[in-house]
Amino acid sequence: MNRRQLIAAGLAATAAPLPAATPREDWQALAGEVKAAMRFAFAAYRQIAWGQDEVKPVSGGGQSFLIPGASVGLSIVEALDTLWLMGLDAELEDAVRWIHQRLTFDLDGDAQVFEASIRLVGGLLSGHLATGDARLLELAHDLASRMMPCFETPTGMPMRYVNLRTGKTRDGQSFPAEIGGGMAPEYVTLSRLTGERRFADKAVAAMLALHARRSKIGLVGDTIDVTTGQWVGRRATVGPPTDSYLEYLWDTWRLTGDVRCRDAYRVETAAILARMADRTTGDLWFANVDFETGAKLSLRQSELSAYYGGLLSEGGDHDAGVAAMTGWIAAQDRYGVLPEAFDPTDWRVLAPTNALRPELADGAFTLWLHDRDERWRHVVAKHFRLMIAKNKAPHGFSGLKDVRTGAQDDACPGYWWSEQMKYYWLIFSDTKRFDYKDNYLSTEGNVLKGLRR
Ligand code: DMJ
Repeated sequence: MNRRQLIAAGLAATAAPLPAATPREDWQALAGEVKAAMRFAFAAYRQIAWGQDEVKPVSGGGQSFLIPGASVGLSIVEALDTLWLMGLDAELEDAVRWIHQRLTFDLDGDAQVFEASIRLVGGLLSGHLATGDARLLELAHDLASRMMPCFETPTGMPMRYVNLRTGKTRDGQSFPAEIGGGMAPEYVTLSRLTGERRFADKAVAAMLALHARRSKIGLVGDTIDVTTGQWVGRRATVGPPTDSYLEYLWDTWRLTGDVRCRDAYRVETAAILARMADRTTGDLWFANVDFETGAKLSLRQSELSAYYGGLLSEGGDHDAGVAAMTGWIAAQDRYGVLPEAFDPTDWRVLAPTNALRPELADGAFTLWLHDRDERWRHVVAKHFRLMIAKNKAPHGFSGLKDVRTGAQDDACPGYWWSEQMKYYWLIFSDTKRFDYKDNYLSTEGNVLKGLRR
């Protein structure tokens, strides 16, 4: 849609879409606070949970994430490019040393392909691009190679789990994010760096196989059987479990120039804007609808959908992207730390937890990259300060069991190291290590383009 069509559809930003610019901030000073928070959390993790996938920031200790009982240093891998961008060189050296000495994927356990790809393959690749360290690329290649059997299905769409030692796969009932959003930019980058086309070919084909199964009105459902190609869940949503699929259609076009991905993104985005955009509250939200009829199912919003305004802007619909963020800004003003799910019709909290989610900062950062409107920085500053006020724990930063009471849940997910800490740093610091004009950050915040060494 062009701007005229957007206005006609009521999607363009109307008056005062963003909060009025608030008092002048010293962004460099704020960047310093972000770096101090990263240094504090990394030191605590180093001391009490080094090598575990995740630190338990309230009680101390750690836990595995990918494979029960077998940690692969997930937080170390996820932190790599963030540490590099912040110039935390001693911490980065420790992290790379641990990976050299300890990291192996020769494990007899079932890895979830989506999580292993966006977090570990992506983290190792961005770590390699930041440091030039060859072992990081070797390990990304090793892990992705172990997971390649997932694509051996009649549809080419991946099975959800693969045993890293035997290659045995399981669980064919999957979701758009895990099929199309779990791999393409990571695997395209891996193919570029190794010269082996098979990674990109399989990942892009899987994403397009899902797109080919869209409904007549251009939407995808939320669950599909990858062995038969039959839809199992009928809900179309921009949130989970579809979110990263929509991101990766556009991202793959940007990284490879593959017009099939651009066209797929355009078809699905036009359908979303036409069928799911909802103005019943005054703000622009995206409803959950039936993927074949377009009938509205609910306006329930998952916090993870807050990325979507940024994606719209990246895809060329900047005004709609700005409009799509205004409700999220109002939600942050209302709740403080956002709940995992709410209904914007009456602001009822539907799920009170918050697993240290980065999506609001992600969306605002992406919009800022496009228009440099200072007010996005204020939105992100508020997100950062809320985290310091509510999530800081004795050994790092913790998710919340209930955003209304502030009770902490004693978990720091791996993406915290890769996502919001990086978005905060990049938006406040103006670091010379990042190309603010020409860059690419993955769904997990891994910088696969734009690191300036
Ligand atoms: C992260 O792993 C990624 O951002 C993914 O795309 C969605 N979920 C989490 C963060 O909430």
